[in-house]
Amino acid sequence: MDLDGDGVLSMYELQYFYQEQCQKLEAMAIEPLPFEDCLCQMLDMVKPEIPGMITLRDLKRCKLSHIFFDTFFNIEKYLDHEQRDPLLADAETMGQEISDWERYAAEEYDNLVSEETTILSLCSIIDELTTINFSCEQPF
Ligand SMILES: [Ca+2]
Repeated sequence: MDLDGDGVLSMYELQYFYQEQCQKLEAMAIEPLPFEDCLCQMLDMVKPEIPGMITLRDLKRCKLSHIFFDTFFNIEKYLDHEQRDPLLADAETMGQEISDWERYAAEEYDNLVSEETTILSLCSIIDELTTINFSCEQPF
């Protein structure tokens, strides 16, 4: 993306990539957002340390940098993001994590239950053995 290799994504470099995306959008009969609007969104999101200059460091720091890249490279994903709020998308990701965690917890619970079952059946076997021993000790 860094066309002149100065380590910074300048506005004209972003515009260059955005124009390509706009052409794709227009080919899909979708009205693209004006570059300025899109840029505002991106700057809001990335919050570069130096206004108007996005560095790799800014992008690494930004949790939503995937949206940034999709906006300039991946038109399908970009449309996906466009159709929902980035914060909402974030909440969805969190929901995913919670359900992963719940699934994990459920599996662990299952394991515990089956361990308990094993312990219980061991106990009853020991009980039986004890009973047998007990009865053996009292032959009369
Ligand atoms: Ca540059």
